[in-house]
Amino acid sequence: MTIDAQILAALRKGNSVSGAELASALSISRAAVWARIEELRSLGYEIEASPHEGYTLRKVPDVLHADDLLSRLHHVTVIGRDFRVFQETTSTNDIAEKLARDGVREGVVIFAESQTKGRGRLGRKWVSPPGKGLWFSILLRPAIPPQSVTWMTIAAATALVRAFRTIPGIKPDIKWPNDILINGKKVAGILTEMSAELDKVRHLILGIGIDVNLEKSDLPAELQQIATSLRIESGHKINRAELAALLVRNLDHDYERVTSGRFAELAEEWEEHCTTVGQEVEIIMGDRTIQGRAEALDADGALLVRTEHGRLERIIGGDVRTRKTT
Ligand code: BT5
Repeated sequence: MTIDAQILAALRKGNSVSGAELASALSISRAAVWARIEELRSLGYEIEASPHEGYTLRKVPDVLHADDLLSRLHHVTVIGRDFRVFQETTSTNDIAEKLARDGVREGVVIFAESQTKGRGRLGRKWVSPPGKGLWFSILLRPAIPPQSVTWMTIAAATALVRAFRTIPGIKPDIKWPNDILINGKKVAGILTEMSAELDKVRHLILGIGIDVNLEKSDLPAELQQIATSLRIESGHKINRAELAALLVRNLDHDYERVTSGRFAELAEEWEEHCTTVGQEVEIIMGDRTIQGRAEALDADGALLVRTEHGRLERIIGGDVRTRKTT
C-alpha cells in the first residue's frame, strides 16, 4: 500500500490518530506525515488537526482516488492490487488493453471519471458522464480455455448483483448475458473483451459500467425510458468510492471462485438472480434469431435454449428479448 493509502486506512480505522503514531507506523518523519496530510487536503479530504487528538478524517470528497480505493481494501488476492484513475479517457478498456500489451500483471483496475468513447458490445455506445458513475476495467490473465470466457461475465454479473443488494430498496436482476436491471431498466452493463490463442487466453478485459448517481437528465432522451441509476431507484445518493471498494472485493472473490474450479457454485448464485432462465426468449445473434425456452447455463457458462423443435442450443452471445406467451 502507498503511504497515502496507509494514512487514509489509519484515519478511517480510529476516531483520530496522532502524527507521532502515523510517523512510527509508516517509518517516516512527522514532517513527512504533515506534508502527506496537506496533499490529501488539497485533493478535498477534510482532515482536522488538533494538538491533543491528532488527525481526524471529517469528510471524504466524491472523487475516485487510487490511494483512497486501496485504503478501503484489505486482503484482496488479485483484483484490486493496483488502481489507476483517470479524469477522462476514451474508454477504460483501451487503457487496460495498453497495460496488457505493456505486460502489467493481472488485477489492475482502471477507473475514469468520464469516457469520451465508452463502448458496449458490437460497437454500441456507452454513455459515461463525469463524476456520477463507475466506469472501469479490469485486466485479467486467467488460465482458462477461451471457450469458457463467458465465466467471467457471469462472475462479474454475480459480483455486481451482490453489491447492489446491500443498498436498501434495490432489487437487481440479471438479464443474460451482460445486463443488470432494476425494475426492468438497465443500471449496469458488462463488456468482456479478450485476446486469445486457440487454446489459451492471453489476456481478458472486463469492462463494467454502472449508473450510480445519474439523474434522469444525465441520460440522453433515447435512454431515459430504458436506463436508470442506483440513485434514481434507491432515492438517495450513493457513496461511489465505498461501492467501488465493495465491488472490487466481490469481483476478487468471484474471480477466485472461477479460477479455482468452483464455477458451478457461482452459476447457482447467478441463476437465482437471472430473469432470463425459465423464460420464453428470442435471441438475436447477427442475422440469426433463435426462439425457445432458456433452460440453464452449461458448464462453460453458455445459455441452453430449448427451441420450438425440441433441440437444445448453446448460446454464447447475442441480444435477448423475453417473449410473451399466451
Ligand atoms: C454493455 O453493452 O452493456 C456493456 C457496457 C460496458 C461499459 C463499460 S464502462 C467501462 C468500460 N469501458 C468501456 O468503454 N466500456 C466498458 P451492450 O449490451 O451492447 O449495451 C449497450 C446499450 O446500452 C446501448 O446501445 C444503449 O442502449 C444502452 N446504454 C448506453 N449507455 C448506457 C448507460 N449509461 N446506462 C444504461 N444503458 C446504457
